[in-house]
Amino acid sequence: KRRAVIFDLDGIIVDTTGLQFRAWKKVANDLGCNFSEEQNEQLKGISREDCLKQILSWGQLQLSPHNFQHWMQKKNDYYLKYVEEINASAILPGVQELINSLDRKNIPYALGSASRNAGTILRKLNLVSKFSAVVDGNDVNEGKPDPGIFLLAAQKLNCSPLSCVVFEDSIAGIKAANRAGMISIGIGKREILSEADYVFKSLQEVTESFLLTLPALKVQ
Ligand code: G16
Ligand code: MG
Repeated sequence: KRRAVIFDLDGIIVDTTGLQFRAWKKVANDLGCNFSEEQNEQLKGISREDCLKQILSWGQLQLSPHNFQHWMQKKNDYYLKYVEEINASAILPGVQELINSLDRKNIPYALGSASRNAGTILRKLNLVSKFSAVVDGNDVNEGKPDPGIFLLAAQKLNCSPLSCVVFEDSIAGIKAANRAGMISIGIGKREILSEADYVFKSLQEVTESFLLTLPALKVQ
């Protein structure tokens, strides 16, 4: 039976959530509004467009379509400036160990990210060749919590969604994995990721023996 793991990018593979937050904070400040770190949990995993819509609704602001595009671009300019500095040292703790054990067990893994910058970031981390498939925000019309990103990753892996396990740090991403019929593993706080099938504080806590007991990854 084909089985596979799907990793989210921002907040799972690489420490970029703080950079996403900073870039949106700058846009919000430029627009004369603001949002909290708590509200930022809602922005994790959702598309760039949906982030801006959410920030505008928090600030009770409206933009013309032209200005909307302008601020989307501005956010990405800020973000790419921060991302320029990134290298393999931004890979989160536990990632390397986990992919090494998947390699040893011959379990393929894919990237399922909402980010349209996923390719750029993976290249900076020298991780592109590790993934059997990469699906990102350029491949789909709908972002998370829509299950499309993960379903397309399963399809590319030639694997049934029921035999896929997803690692996610965001509320939207956990919902997307659940809607795809996959096992969802949240990395972060249990209170925030309460809809996940399992929650761990960090990928470092996810052991090979735990993974292999999951029905989705069991060899039958
Ligand atoms: C990431 C972040 C989101 C971000 C989205 C789009 O998704 O978690 O906060 O809004 O990508 O990013 P970009 O503006 O770079 O296209 P993921 O799924 O990798 O966590
Ligand atoms: Mg994420």
